[in-house]
Amino acid sequence: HAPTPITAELIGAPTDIGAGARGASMGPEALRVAGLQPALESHGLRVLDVGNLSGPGNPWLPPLNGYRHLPEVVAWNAAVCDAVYAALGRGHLPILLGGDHCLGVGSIAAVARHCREQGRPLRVLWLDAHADFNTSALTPSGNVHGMPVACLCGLGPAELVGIGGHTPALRPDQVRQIGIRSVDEGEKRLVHEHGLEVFDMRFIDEEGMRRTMARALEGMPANTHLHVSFDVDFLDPEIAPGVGTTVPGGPTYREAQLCMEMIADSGRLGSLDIVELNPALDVRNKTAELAVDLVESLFGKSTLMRAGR
Ligand code: Z70
Ligand code: MN
Ligand code: MN
Ligand code: MN
Repeated sequence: HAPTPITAELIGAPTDIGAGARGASMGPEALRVAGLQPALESHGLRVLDVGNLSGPGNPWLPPLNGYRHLPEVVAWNAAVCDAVYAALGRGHLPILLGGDHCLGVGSIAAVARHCREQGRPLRVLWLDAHADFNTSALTPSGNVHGMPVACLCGLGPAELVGIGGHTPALRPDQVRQIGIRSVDEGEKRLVHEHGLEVFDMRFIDEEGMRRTMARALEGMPANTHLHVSFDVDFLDPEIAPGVGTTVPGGPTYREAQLCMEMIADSGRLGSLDIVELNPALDVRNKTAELAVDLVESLFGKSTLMRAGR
């Protein structure tokens, strides 16, 4: 008989509380307008859009003790963590519609908790131009969207690091970063100290996306839960201008498609964040449409083509 279809749960988190530019708060609606739900349904998924979470507004204040808007960041992440954890408990595949990347803390803390309780290994793929491994002492900006990976690994303020109930939520060896090309000086040292596995743009240029993804996806036992945290600024700004921090030299359309297809082929995808889309900086919603196109590949858009090979 036919296998039970996957139910994806769309969870909107309309905030730019951790970002350096306003506008990522409009990300969830832009993804809906770009047709995310019907696109997923066309690949056989059931989709439940649970609407948007709510949280504090953005007071747009300067950093305090190395963090901008820390209480508000904590409030949003607590809401995200609860929603993602509840979705996983229902057996659904949560898709967080950000919002800026500070929300990766709540989302991944929830996934880590779920995996701990189920005794399942967890791997996190961090698709991003940035390493997001800053601390309050190292950050040039105070923007918490530059810190979520550090927070998940236990480096950060107790209120954020403790979300999800287990500190640290992640070990660095559970993370693979892909597409990295903008890392601050102190942040670089910290990334090395903690032994994060980084497939930066130089690696992708030298080895190609195929070998990069083969490496990033290797060594996952069959019951591994794979979480993909997709920062849209991962993509080259020529194809994806609608983000707060464009960094030249990112993956092309074809490289990004292959990246998503190889994740789909792993058969392990268990949860997803789509973050840092900034409709205020986009051109006729094309970055949102591209994100939807890539997410389709992540859920097996091309599997029929491959079945005949
Ligand atoms: C810089 C910082 C950043 C975006 C993360 C940039 C951080 N490393 N920017 N995601 N879009 O301020 O920490
Ligand atoms: Mn699960
Ligand atoms: Mn990021
Ligand atoms: Mn980024």
